[in-house]
This record gives sequence, C-alpha cells and structure tokens, in this order.
Amino acid sequence: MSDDDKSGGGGSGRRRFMIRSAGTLSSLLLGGCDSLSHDKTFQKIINSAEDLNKRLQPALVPRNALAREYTEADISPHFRSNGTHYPGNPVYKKLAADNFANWKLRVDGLVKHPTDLSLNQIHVLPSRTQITRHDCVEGWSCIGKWKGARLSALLERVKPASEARYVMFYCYDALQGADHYYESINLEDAFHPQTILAYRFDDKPLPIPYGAPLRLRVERQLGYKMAKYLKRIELVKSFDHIRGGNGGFWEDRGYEWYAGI
Ligand SMILES: Nc1nc2c(c(=O)[nH]1)N[C@H]1C(S)=C(S)[C@@H](COP(=O)(O)O)O[C@H]1N2
Ligand SMILES: [Mo]
Repeated sequence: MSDDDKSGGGGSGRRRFMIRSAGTLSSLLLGGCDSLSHDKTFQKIINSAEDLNKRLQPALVPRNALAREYTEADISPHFRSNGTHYPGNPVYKKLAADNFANWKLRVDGLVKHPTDLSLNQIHVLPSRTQITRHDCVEGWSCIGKWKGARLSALLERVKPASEARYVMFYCYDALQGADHYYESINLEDAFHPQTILAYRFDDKPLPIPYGAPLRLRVERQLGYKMAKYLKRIELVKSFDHIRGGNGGFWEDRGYEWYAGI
C-alpha cells in the first residue's frame, strides 16, 4: 500500500465535544435529504445553525486535524448507499458497460495545466487508504474502508492559479430535475491529507452504488459533500455564478455549505 499518515486524531475531548454539539444541532435540524428544504422557517433555522458552525469551526478545528479513523473490526457489515444508486443516463451506462475503460476525469478552470485523466493515470497518483465513518445528514452513519488518490497530488499536478479558492465537482447523475449533482470544497479541505478521490471500497474496485468509478471523500464533513460519479473538477474563484450560487446541489436546496462534523 502506498499510503501513510495513518494516525487518528480529531482534537482534544473538549474541543471535540463542542464541535460535535454544533454539528449535532445542525443534524437535528436537518431532517432528511429530500424534505423541508423549501420551508421558510426551516431555512431561517438552518441559516442560524450555519452561522454558528462558521464561527466555531475555524476557531476550534486546527487546520490539519484528522477525522477519526477506525480498524477493520469496526467496518459496518452493510454500507448504505444514498442519493443516486445507479445513474440512468445513456452516457454513464455506456461507460459502465465498458468497465470505465473510456471514462476520463476533466480537470480545468483556474489551473495552469488543464488535463483529462484516465482511471489508470489516477491509480498511479500518491494514494491513501482510510477507514472512516460516513455521517449522512439524514441521521445514519456507516464505517467503511476507502482507497483513493490524494486530491492534493492531483492539484499539485495541475497547479492551481493564485486566484483559485474552491474546487467544484460535477457528476454524471441527474436528480430531481437538476441535470447533474455538483458540490464544492475550499482549498484547505482539498489539500487535507484525508481528502481523496476514492476508486476502491472494501478492498475492491468502487461499486456503482458508492460512486464508480471515482468519488470524493472529504472526511470532516457530512455525506452530501462527497460527490459520487465524478465527471469533472473545476477550480474557481467563487461559486456565485454556478447554478443557485450556494456551492452544491443540496446547498441550493437549503443545506449549509460547510457541513462540518
Ligand atoms: N453524485 C452524487 N453524489 C452524492 C449523492 C448523490 O445523490 N449523487 N448523494 C450524497 C449523499 S446525501 C450521501 S449521504 C452520500 C452517500 O454515499 P454512499 O452512497 O456511498 O453512502 O453521497 C453523496 N454524494
Ligand atoms: Mo446524505
């Protein structure tokens, strides 16, 4: 295995408690992935929880704190799949039928070297393997083992321009009338050691329900940040002009952008 940085972490007990309280508040308020998002009172509550998160998070989480990691014995017997389980569009179906041999990841936007990478090219980037807990905003968690290319390694290769501030992820699946799922993270999370583009799950090639052939893992945030079925990565200065302007599919439907746990 070509990974390192296996130590756990996550900060002192008190700090963790405070962070968890802020996270729990928003999880209690966030009922499920497809309800409440158009309710005005709900929106107000979410916005205040978001303010709380934004104020606590930078003060309490050291820049590179690692999300907790688990052992093989902790792995959930069944890992739930959520949101899209199998993108139904013909383009994705064709890629899947060819075992993703013709799939490529487009990386562009504010980078010096825009590029298209095949899965094989992604497999040879510096990687990391991690057993982590996935927390969905709907209130369930599963522990699973992921292996993927470090997003930092990919970014070092394409060289972000100095104006770049966020990494946008665009996916193959359409849902609820939106043409594609999309998400974003800031550069600090993008360069975090546990942020990987995962291509293996449970020591096997990433199965379709979990986002084949490539999905984001960003372990200090909730599940909806972790875009599956990746198609394109774009570095941007701001996401104001992208779809609803809130930086993600669920964010455009009322969820907070920084979904810290
Ligand atoms: N492309 C895409 N990515 C997605 C989703 C989705 O519907 N489409 N759902 C999100 C949500 S809400 C969760 S909890 C996780 C679920 O990941 P899993 O299916 O591996 O459990 O994926 C996230 N990423
Ligand atoms: Mo989720």
